[in-house]
Amino acid sequence: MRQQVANSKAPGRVNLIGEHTDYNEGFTLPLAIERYTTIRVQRQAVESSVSRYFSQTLGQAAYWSMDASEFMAIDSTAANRAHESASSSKAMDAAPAWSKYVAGVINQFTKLGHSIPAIDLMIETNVPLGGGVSSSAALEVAVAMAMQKLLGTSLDGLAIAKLCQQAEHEYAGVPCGLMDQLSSVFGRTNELMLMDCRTNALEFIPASPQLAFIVINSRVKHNLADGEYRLRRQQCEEACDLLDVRSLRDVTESQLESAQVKMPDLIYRRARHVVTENERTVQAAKFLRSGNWEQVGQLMNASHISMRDDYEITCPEIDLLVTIAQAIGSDGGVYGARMTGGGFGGCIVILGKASLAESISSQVVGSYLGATGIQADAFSTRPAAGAWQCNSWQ
Ligand code: GAF
Repeated sequence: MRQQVANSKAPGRVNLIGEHTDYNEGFTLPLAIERYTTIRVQRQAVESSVSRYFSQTLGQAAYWSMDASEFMAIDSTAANRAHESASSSKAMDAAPAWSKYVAGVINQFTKLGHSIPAIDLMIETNVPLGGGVSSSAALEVAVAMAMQKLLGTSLDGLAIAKLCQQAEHEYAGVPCGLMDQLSSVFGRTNELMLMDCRTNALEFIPASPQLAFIVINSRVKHNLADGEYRLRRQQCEEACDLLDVRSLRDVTESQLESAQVKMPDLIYRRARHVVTENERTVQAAKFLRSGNWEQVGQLMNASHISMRDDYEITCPEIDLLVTIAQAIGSDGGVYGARMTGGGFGGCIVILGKASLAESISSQVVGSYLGATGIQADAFSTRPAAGAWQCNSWQ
């Protein structure tokens, strides 16, 4: 029987180490988090050519004209009427940011040749939005999983992740790598994922129950679409041209040093971040496997310095949070801390002792509030399960 309703859940992720390495075919070490986006998608009962998307979390709606393949400009007095005509080519620009990810994912199914019915799609999430913990990938993957169920398709996890990445490239204008979508699809309870972003192979590494992954949101929002992310990608490509390699994955530290004379300083530093970050990530995975958490923490601290000084993707609030967290030290339960995600604000991740997680969070939040007046959000997570289709909305 034709599926009328489908529900799904997909997690955000936090990246322990390995930042801006995915689009350089390098290594990353993320975990899915215990924060999820939930989707309910339903075929409309009455024949229609307008799909309706609702974010319960934000209290916003968007209307998609299937005839015009664009969002409809709905004036507030007509907000409840779903059959407005698609009136403005500016509607796409005016549509809420989240709705573009929804439309982007659904459009990928159209491109695969599936006929899409008019739907009502509802979203609820507790993933911090725009905070560097992949709220966008959680949304994309949750939409894809629900649509897969509704349409009866059987794409495998990698195909789902790639479809979502493509949606983000085309509809949000962010030329992201695949880490976030892979994390949201393939996350496993109590395990981190060492990702080889050349082959997309995942190695699962158990996280000791003695560890907590503490996420602190600076409440300073980044916007990856603002050009800085794209710029970093271009700078990496420029480095590859100068080094005559396919990707920075193929470069060792000593090769990079020898080539320094022929590279502009900025490009050299960008490449140095990626090359050293790959090495740190592989080492961190090794130390995590052997239970050397202090060493993992030191690599995280070094990663932050590299993001701050070489890749230049941190900001003063984030640097402050990291300094506060690191100052607590291992006696206070902190092994290491760094910014996580695309950068320019968002969250830090602290690798800490599970038994001291609450005290760590409250110390960092308190000191940050005292210094900046900003009330940061904090939560502690264990590695969580990846996306799934579920029977009910809650
Ligand atoms: C964002 C991107 F979406 C990822 O692909 C990755 O590049 C990350 O920034 C930085 O590591 O989350």
